[in-house]
Amino acid sequence: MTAEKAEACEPLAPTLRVGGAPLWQGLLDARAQAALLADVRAVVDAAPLVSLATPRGRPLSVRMTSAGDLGWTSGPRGYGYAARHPSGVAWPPIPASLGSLWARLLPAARPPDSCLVNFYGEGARMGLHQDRDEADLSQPVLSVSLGDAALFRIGGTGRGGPTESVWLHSGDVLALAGAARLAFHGIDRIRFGSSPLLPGGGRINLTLRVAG
Ligand code: MD3
Ligand code: FE
Repeated sequence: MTAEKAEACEPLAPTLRVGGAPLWQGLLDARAQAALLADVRAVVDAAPLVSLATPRGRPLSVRMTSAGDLGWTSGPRGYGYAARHPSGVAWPPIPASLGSLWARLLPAARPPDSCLVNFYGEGARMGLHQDRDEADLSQPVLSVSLGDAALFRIGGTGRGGPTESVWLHSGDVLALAGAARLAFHGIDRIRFGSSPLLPGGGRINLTLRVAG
């Protein structure tokens, strides 16, 4: 069998498991990271990053936008997935490279219809939460990290249980499926300026989801 054929049909072994979730550290090399960053910039040009509110109405320190049929929004009428950016424009398409990555790592899953773009500036964090607003919670989530390192924390399906932490670096990819899909998780802090990928510093996390 050729190397390409092997790559197409052999599952790629994760480098680590965190909270039961497979983590592929450094899966995207510097070239792939730069190419993906260009794709993200195109998404952000079409649908600018916005500051959204938490479910309890407090502002998030992370700024967000989305790509795909559905994106995450919040407004006076609550929060959730919607077909348009707060400005009224439709979300831009999910970058093709991310669709391919999903198909390669999660061949049994439905195709993603949403890609959330999270931007962490200096001091930004994300408190422990569950992601359960997607229509089909049996479908996985795929997370791609770009830029500065982040301290990721994941626990169990109940709040207050034991948690595990790992630093996520630029080019790392994490798949949340099975029990980990409903795990509490968050970002405690980022090491601002630790990566040369974003000239001004900061971190981007992309999460591919089946939202609808
Ligand atoms: C575990 N993002 O967008 S990525 C989120 O780095 C989110 O921006 C964090 O939590 C970030 O909701 C963490 C890892 C991640 C993403 C989605 C998950 C872990 C998850 C969904 C379910 C369980
Ligand atoms: Fe989350």
